[in-house]
Amino acid sequence: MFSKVLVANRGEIAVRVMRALEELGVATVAVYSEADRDALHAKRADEAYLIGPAPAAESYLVVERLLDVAAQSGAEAIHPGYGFLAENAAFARACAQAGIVFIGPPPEAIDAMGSKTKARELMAAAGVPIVPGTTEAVATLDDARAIIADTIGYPVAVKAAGGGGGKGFRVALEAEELEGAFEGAAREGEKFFSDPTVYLERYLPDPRHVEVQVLADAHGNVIHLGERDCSIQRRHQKLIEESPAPAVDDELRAHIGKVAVDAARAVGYRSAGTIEGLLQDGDYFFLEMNTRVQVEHCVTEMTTGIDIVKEQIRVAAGEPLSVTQEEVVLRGHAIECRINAEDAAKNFAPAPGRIGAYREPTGPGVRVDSGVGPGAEISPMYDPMVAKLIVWDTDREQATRRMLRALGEFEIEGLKTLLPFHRALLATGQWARGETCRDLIEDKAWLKELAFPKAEPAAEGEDEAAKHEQTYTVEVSGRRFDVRVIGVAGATNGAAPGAAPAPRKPRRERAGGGGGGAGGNTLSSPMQGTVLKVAVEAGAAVEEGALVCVIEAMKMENEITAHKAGTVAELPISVGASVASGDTLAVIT
Ligand code: MV4
Repeated sequence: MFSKVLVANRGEIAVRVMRALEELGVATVAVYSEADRDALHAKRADEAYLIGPAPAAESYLVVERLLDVAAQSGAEAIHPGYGFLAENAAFARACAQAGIVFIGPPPEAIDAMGSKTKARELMAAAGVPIVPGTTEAVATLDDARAIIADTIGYPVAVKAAGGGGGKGFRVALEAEELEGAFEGAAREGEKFFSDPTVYLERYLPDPRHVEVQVLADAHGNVIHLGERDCSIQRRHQKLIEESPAPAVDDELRAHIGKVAVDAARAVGYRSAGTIEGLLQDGDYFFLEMNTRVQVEHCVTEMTTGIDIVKEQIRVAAGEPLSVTQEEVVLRGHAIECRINAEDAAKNFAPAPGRIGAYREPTGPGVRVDSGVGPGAEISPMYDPMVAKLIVWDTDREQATRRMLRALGEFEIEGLKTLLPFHRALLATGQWARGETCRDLIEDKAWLKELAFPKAEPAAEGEDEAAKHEQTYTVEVSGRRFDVRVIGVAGATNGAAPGAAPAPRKPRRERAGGGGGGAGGNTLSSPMQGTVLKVAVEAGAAVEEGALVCVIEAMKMENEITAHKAGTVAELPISVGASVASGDTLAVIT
């Protein structure tokens, strides 16, 4: 086993990896950017090193700097977590060259799975079922037309060869839509992966996203740990994951488990990895392989009792897997909710900011993986995930109840999070029936019901009393009540110091977050970024919730919608302009 390992990541996954290292008796080295000086991952490590300014391109992505810190600290291995350099074959090779173990798969396996066309070709050759379509790049729109006419038919999915995770993914339901889909996928491929080549797949109308966790060591052992259902996604960002998948029985599990093991073997895999696939009417199709530990690995840890990160580290140190396939036993049901700093009622717009009061849920069957605490800053520079809430119970229904209980206990003040979204979604019949909830997540009216109460500034003179509203807890004949006192300041200021009980927020609002919402006519940018599109003109009438502009931040396109109905009185933005967080995008009167 290693004696010291550098964790080349931040946030919850850096903390998660350090926990595994500590349990293995390995010393931990953190790296942090200037924005992360107070971050939990930096504080918790045995040693921590500043690696550069806040932008990831100047810190968490600087290979030379990371290798320097590894050398300086004497770390023998680097764990990349997920994101950043986790699936960068050049980084894996640079580590090897510097004599440092990369805790992940061989670079050849990263390369093989990085090209989606190459991966499809390899999988087809290995007998792994792929979504019907091309295994080679399709060069021109005319070629695409011919291939669709001959073999695939409509609807068709156009995907970027360098893509993955839904980036560069467009659908053409009929011939008229093909040109737009083809060009859109090529453009996104070029933008995100510097590769405009695309390929075609039959578009499956209502599949489930089902993925299989695999573990492989350097001794020829490849096993699977069952599947996860990640069908609840928004703009290809997973929101809720669970294991086992509601639509998978023992027989199907054995089948997709074998598919996943075959896929991993075909690329000479080693480490933890995930085979992503689509399940439609009992048929399972390979989609892509994630050659890293994933955000949602925790639900599998809960149902198998296997520590996936520890296995990854053991395997990288040359040890065999600690379990055989026969020893893997799935028990009960686990659900994970991603608690992002986002406003579901505003198109899931990022809502970065400073966390105020913060308290994580606990109790039986509850796990919270987070990299924050009270007062932590959720920076617009990084992923907006605040925490992952994972629960385990004996079956799906019990696990759902436990999740709702834990969501109710979670207190995050000061910023808007997906807590209300998760509470509402897990209470629906669609969730209870194990449906994919696709319509619901796109349903503007339903999402709107989750709107956070607006912090309207009280007008002069008006509503003076409301300003002095206070909540107290009182006991009447020994029974506890929350009482809201609405009145003039003097009524409460007169109390003797220390005599007033601590104000307690009503249960309903507690985890809401409040904050934000400047109110008034100004629509401010929630983030720093570049204006990609302006969807309104000055002088135009807009409905509340109408698209105003699209801002690209951290390579994500964010739709900014009107906060109220009215007339666009000012529009100080244009395509290509940079905006800072808080800048005025529009004034709507
Ligand atoms: C698809 C698809 C339908 N047909 N491919 C790709 C990335 C991942 N985020 C989901 N992806 C999809 N690929 C073909 N040929 C539909 C999706 C899809 C999806 C699938 C299952 C459950 C939820 C989904 C949400 C969006 C897109």
